[in-house]
Amino acid sequence: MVQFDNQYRQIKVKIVYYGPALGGKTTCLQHIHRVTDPQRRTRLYSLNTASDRTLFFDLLSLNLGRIRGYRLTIQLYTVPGQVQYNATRRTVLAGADGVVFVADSQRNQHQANLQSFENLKENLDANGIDPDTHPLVLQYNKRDLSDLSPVAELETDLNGAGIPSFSTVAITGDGVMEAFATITENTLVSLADRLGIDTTGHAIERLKQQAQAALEQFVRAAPSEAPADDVEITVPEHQPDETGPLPQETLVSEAVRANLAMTDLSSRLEIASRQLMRKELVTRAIIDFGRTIAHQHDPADVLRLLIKTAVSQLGVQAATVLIVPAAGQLREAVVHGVERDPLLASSVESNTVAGAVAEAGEPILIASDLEGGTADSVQIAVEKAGFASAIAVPMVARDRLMGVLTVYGGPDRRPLDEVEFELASILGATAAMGYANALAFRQLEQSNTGLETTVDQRTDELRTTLDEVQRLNQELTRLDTIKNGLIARVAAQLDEPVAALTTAAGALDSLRDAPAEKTVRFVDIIRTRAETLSEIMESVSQASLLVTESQGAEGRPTPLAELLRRSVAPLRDLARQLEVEIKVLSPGSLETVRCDADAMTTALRAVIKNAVEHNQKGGEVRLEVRRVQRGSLPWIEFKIADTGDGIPEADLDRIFEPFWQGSPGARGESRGIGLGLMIAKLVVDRHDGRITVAGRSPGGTEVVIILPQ
Ligand SMILES: Nc1nc2c(ncn2[C@@H]2O[C@H](COP(=O)(O)OP(=O)(O)OP(=O)(O)O)[C@@H](O)[C@H]2O)c(=O)[nH]1
Ligand SMILES: [Mg+2]
Repeated sequence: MVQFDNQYRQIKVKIVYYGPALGGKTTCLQHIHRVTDPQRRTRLYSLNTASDRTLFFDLLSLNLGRIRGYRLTIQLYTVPGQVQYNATRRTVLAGADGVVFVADSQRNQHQANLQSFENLKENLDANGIDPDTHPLVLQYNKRDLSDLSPVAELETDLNGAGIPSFSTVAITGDGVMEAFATITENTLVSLADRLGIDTTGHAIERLKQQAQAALEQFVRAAPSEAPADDVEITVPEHQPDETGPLPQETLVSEAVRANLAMTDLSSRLEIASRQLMRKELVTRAIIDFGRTIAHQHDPADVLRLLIKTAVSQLGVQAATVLIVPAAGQLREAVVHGVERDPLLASSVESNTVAGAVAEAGEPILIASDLEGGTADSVQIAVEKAGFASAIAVPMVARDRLMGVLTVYGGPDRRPLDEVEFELASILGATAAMGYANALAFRQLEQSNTGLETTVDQRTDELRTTLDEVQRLNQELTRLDTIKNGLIARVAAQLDEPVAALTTAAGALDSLRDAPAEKTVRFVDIIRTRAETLSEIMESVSQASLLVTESQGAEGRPTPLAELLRRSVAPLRDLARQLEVEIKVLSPGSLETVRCDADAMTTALRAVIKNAVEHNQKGGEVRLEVRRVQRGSLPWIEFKIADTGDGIPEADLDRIFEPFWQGSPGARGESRGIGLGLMIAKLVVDRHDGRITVAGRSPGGTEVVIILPQ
């Protein structure tokens, strides 16, 4: 009778191997035990006599996966074949969900087979089981021996009802697993009703397929050498005589029942202790993981470590971590063993499957088990990607969804189970905390650096402001020096013309009645000194304007001829006086120059005047204008060359300083106040131009001004 064990969430299905003595029942169980995955079965418990004959039964429990959330365990029993142990057989047969009848094919066992088969029917009947509808499979065993009954004869003897039958050799395992698969399928199908599973033809077919798949999973490719972990319990030979009166038979039944219970308990203990051992490993893995995670400050490292631990601890083929960015959808952060996360690649309604899992907020276990009925979107996504089982864990820290960890088991792997589910859930939760902490740490670090940057910026700004203040201070000092120099120079320069004017005016006064020719000389003095005064005043006002104005010059197209005329014309008298010739050479093709006309006139005039004054009698000042190319840009060049004594090398650097006058001019005295070249430089600078001065060979000075066009 199928047993539901709610505490352990387990369904136990009982299949009994029945048949004549020495027919090979125990050998069949030994074969099944040998070829199944040790992770999915208990040891084989045998209660024998000293001569290896089954005294009570053999027991082997197999774990076939899950069905409706219950672990499906199949318990395989054998009965003792010896005639005298009928009470034991009946007790072991009680509650059987399926039976494999192992007949001995040897011709001399003909009668024993018939007797045992008859005995099976009686004992089923005695246990309230209908022999005609009860799942049953026949094995014609020992087909490797000689002197056998033909299969057809055995079929006639035993198989009137068309029961599935198999020719087997239990010692090699031939046909044993096929017979076992068939009884498992048929038993499950007969149980489907009681389990509340759909019993339509299609559903039954699917259930059979799933049972086959489950069996395939736990049957290993290569059988192990010897069933090293069998438990053999040998019972002393002096057995109770079962042929005695009824009370004795009852006693035997009780003894068998006690043995059954004990063995069952023992197999349960085995399962429990195995689970405990795994749990211990899991706990250790979790502690190690937690300890490592606590030291991670980089969120990406936390996720990488999570994947690494999940893959190695769970032995899965693939694993992914999806994360939730500050604003937005889940996205892949780390992917192992797959190109894309299957849950992110599939969608359900308007969401991704991963999104739906995250929203549900609970870890889920998808394992290909016997259930299979639910067309769950997660299961579909997992299977579509070629995996058989998966665990998806929403990673939540401080009530905030951080991401989703999913691990995927391939079809070759035993489906992920509850212990692994627990491990994955704890890994996910631990990593979520670690990830949240690392994120917080990074944020703190970033805001720290942000603060440092702001402080640096402010310091820089302050430094710039201080530099600016310092620069302005220097500029003020420079202007102050110029101003003081200017005042001193102007006062000195004014002395002579003012004195001359005063003298001339006094003389004129005393010559009030003198003839006009006599007064002419004084009027001339008054006029020239007044001109000098106005010249001084003009250069002072220009210099002060240029020194204090800081913006650049506004360049406008200026007719070149006019610019040159205005620059040179006022100097013609002076040149004539000093017997210096001014020559102007400009290409006819050059009509306009882009400049501030007034400022440039002043600059050119200052330079030419300088060249005239520092010339010699009969000398020449040559002004040449031409276009030049600097890089790809057009410039205009003014070259003013004189034939004076030239400027000493040491003075070349100083000539643009205010009040620099160099050696006295041709007249042996200075006419200006030494602002001309400084003004010229200021003007050229405002035009973003360049002014250079160089000595000429054999003598004289050459000033070159270039302006960008
Ligand atoms: N040649 C051959 N020997 C077999 C085969 N199956 C079982 N045997 C042998 O037959 C003997 C009895 O096998 P068991 O498996 O102990 O038989 P059993 O049905 O469990 O017997 P009881 O426990 O006494 O009911 C052993 O020596 C087996 O090695 C087979 O297919 N071929
Ligand atoms: Mg046996």
